[in-house]
Amino acid sequence: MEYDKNNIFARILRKEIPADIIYEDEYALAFHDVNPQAPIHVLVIPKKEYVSFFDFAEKASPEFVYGFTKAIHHVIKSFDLRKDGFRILSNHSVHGGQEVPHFHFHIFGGRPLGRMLTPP
Ligand code: DGP
Repeated sequence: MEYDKNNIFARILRKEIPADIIYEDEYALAFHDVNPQAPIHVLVIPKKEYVSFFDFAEKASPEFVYGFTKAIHHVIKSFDLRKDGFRILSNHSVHGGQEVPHFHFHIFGGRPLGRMLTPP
């Protein structure tokens, strides 16, 4: 899939659209999800054009993978989620239910999150 430079997260990265930003460094931008599914629901997106995790894993340099991972770690620490726990999730394409075609991790926390998936 071609990267769409006008997807909503690309526009947030360019600061064309506002977001409730939590953390930013050279690798990542983290902000609150507009439609939170848990008391803490944060999105962490890379500052590069990757469509999904698959694309990121194929193309990102080791330095970028490390920097991006550290940014996620920083966000988790900033919400003090280590003790009570959290969930990290990334959707890919149709079966994954991906809506925004810019790779992102969801970080959920702040309550027991239940089963990983709703049984069919
Ligand atoms: P996914 O299905 O993994 O692509 O989820 C995309 C998430 O992005 C979804 O939880 C809602 C969130 N979202 C969509 N548009 C916006 C936006 O403009 N601002 C913010 N903060 N979140 C958005």
